[in-house]
Amino acid sequence: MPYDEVQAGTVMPERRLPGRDIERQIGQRRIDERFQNVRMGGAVVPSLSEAGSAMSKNATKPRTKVKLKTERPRLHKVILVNDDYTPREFVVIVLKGEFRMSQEQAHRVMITAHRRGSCVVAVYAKDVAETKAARATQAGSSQGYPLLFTTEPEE
Ligand code: TYC
Repeated sequence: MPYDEVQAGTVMPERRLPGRDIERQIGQRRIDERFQNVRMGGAVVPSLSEAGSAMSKNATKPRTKVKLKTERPRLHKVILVNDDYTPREFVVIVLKGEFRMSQEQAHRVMITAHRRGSCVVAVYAKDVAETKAARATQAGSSQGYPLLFTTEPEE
């Protein structure tokens, strides 16, 4: 078989090996078969099926990470409100009993409310603050006093 009739891919006996250009052609055919790439203007680009699967992979991949954050519940202030009728000593007793304050702490809070109109007693979780405010207010009403404790969320 003359060299110019050799089919690409044909295994030739040693002595009848085709020229270098034929070898190059066969080599290129094997590469093309293996990778099934599309040749465009000399550049090798992935086949359309490869491009499609790569695209769908990228399109379904989330680009942002979702970080779950747990926010702590806001604390609520218990506020003592001044009035003109509740005896000072009684206010101090209620503050010590309901808010576990010392004599000195309770007296300071009572005097601050008396002078300024109100004073923050303490901060708690919402339900605890509301329960304590209600119990302390009830302690005053049970004795006929208008003593008032309110609550409000902290900033
Ligand atoms: N102002 C009251 C008085 O002079 C005492 C008082 C202090 C009452 C604070 C309430 O939140 C209060 N007897």
